[in-house]
Amino acid sequence: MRIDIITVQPGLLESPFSHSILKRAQTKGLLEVHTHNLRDYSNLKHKQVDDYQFGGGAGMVMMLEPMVNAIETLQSKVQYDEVIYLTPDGETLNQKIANQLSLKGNLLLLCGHYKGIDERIRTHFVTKEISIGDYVLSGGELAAAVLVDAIGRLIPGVLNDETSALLDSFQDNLLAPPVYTRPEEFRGWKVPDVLLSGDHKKIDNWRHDQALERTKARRPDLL
Ligand code: 6GU
Repeated sequence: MRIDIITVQPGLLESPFSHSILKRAQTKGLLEVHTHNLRDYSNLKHKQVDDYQFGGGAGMVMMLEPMVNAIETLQSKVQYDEVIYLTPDGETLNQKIANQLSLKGNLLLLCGHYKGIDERIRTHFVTKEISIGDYVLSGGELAAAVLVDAIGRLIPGVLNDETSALLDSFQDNLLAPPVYTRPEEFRGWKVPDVLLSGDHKKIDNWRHDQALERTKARRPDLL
């Protein structure tokens, strides 16, 4: 999968993809992430990318031309399955959306700033609008990083033990069960006996019960 990200803050996106699973995904050649500085696509003085909004009101709006220039330049080289605008008024990201996007070939992400992007970009280029939750961030970059992480780890072959993504919270609309590692006992706090029993059928049943109980208690809306 190839993911291109258009941003006015490329520095914000340098570190998130250089660690752990996303780093491995790139090393393995399963994921490519390219960031593009919107200012490089501005033909205006001082590489301007934002302007006052028509109709008045506080806050700047990201201009049409630099964004269209950037999108069309990239589209001339890459065929994108989706052009995704990260915005608080988009569809709220969940595991189902992440699963669907992890099966795509090429994605183009647009990060907004200020009051947002000129509506005509959304009308004519954007195919999907995603929010990462009901709160406002100062820009789309951190949301883009969250989205790339959620998608990247699901790309087939990225995780070492492929079943581990299948047992994540949300994959079956249940939260994940509790997990334990060594030592078996610490300050008198014991690991549940069933996990040490070696009886895999019993362990699976216990995990499923725990997942169900946890979901009922914490996220009944998922059931
Ligand atoms: Cl995608 N962008 C911004 N600016 N704020 C957000 C968001 C996105 N998702 C939740 N809050």
